[in-house]
Amino acid sequence: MKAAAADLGIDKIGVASADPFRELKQRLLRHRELGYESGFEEPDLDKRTEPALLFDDPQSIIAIAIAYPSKLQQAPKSEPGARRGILSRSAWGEDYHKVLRERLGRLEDWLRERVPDFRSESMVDTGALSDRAVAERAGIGWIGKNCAIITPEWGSWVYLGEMITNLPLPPDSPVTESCGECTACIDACPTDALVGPGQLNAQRCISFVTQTKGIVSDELMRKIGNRLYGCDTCQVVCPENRGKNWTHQPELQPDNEKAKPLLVPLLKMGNKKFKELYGASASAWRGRKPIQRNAVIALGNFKDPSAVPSLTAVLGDDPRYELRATAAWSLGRIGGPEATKALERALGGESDEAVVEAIKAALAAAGATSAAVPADGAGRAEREASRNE
Ligand code: B12
Ligand code: SF4
Ligand code: SF4
Repeated sequence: MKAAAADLGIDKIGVASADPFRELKQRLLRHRELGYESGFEEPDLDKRTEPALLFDDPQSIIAIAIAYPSKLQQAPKSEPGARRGILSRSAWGEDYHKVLRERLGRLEDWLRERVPDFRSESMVDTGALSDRAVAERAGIGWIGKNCAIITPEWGSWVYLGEMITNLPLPPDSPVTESCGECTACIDACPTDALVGPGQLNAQRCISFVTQTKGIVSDELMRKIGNRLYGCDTCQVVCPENRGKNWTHQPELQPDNEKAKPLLVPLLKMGNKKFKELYGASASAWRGRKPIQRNAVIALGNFKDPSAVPSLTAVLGDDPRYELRATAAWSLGRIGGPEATKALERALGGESDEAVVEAIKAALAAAGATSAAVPADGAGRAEREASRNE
């Protein structure tokens, strides 16, 4: 099986025992008590940690990893008047759920041909098990201080999936490498979401925040920078990822214009256009609203006055109050007479309380920013953007 993996399109494969994940259960309980969950996790901690609750008489779990690219070739530049956002690498190319399920399917077929009574249950991301805990037990990689599974071969630029089986395969040993004294990811995290080594407060993680649908706090909007979906900062700075960029999985290769799109056209994108552009990407699962809201935030963070008319249109016309409130914030961040005029005009016609509040706060901020030097924040956002590339 291991020798065949590469031909099946699998970059790393390992075997874990199907014993309960007892230590993980305690860890997940504590995680919940501290309020660090994102809400995207499977809520039933027994199911998360006892493979026998998911599969009749499990004998082993086969874990797989697929490597993905970390660099755009000839990335388009984000320029004044033509500002761009960035999708995290996990949303480049085709949806990894689909790609890994297809690879697991190939592996199932391969095993079924050889073991007639073979049974299995495959999962990628949305299954009950912790993909990282399974991968760690199966010797795929170690758990970095940034929480990611880091493989000695591919770094952390890997997606994970697994298959519970009725095959009594010999388990692999966990890898012995570790982060050592390094703390680069903890130091670089923009929101201090990494509260300890391998411990994340997901509520503060920008990756999570970009996937929410509501109004974001001022502090976190500033930290989002130009990220439209996900966040890669704690992996980009990781020395284990240095020079690692994987271009051999055809489905996972990025399209520059989708990975780093112009922001203004995103604001007017209808559902049809969204499906056409992002329907096949892992970023589509929350719909178009979070990406459009984040595009509005990014334009505010760039402080580019040329975005004022487009943001004014969102503030005046968008039926979604979250978008209108966010547009108010961005206009306040850009500041200047034109933005102030747009905010004042909108205040008279707005009936939603949350938006009215946002406009008032934005007017106060616009007063403050028009006196300040706007290029300052734009410079910061630019630097963030180029680090994210
Ligand atoms: C919910 C979720 C999120 C949430 C919360 C993330 C989190 N760290 O908890 C949010 C939305 C923030 C998120 C973000 C991301 N995610 Co996510 N996410 C998940 C999901 C669905 C569940 C994770 C979970 O249960 N978290 C709760 C924590 C407590 O459990 P855990 O992370 O699974 O495992 C931890 C414990 O086992 C603990 N642990 C166990 N033993 C030990 C021992 C010691 C000593 C220590 C210290 C810790 C420790 O450390 C593990 C790592 O954090 C998984 C898929 C799945 N079904 O597992 C994908 C998954 C973890 N995500 C993935 C990815 C790619 C990402 C992003 C990189 C996407 C992006 N670019 O924006 C970021 C990375 C953020 C980060 N630094 O973790 C990949 C990770 C691949 C890899 N190489 O590790 C997964 C596995 C999806 C997949 N199938 O490929 N994600
Ligand atoms: S994904 Fe971003 S916000 Fe989340 S822990 Fe990593 S660096 Fe911090
Ligand atoms: S940046 Fe350093 S501490 Fe963080 S995961 Fe990478 S090696 Fe570990």
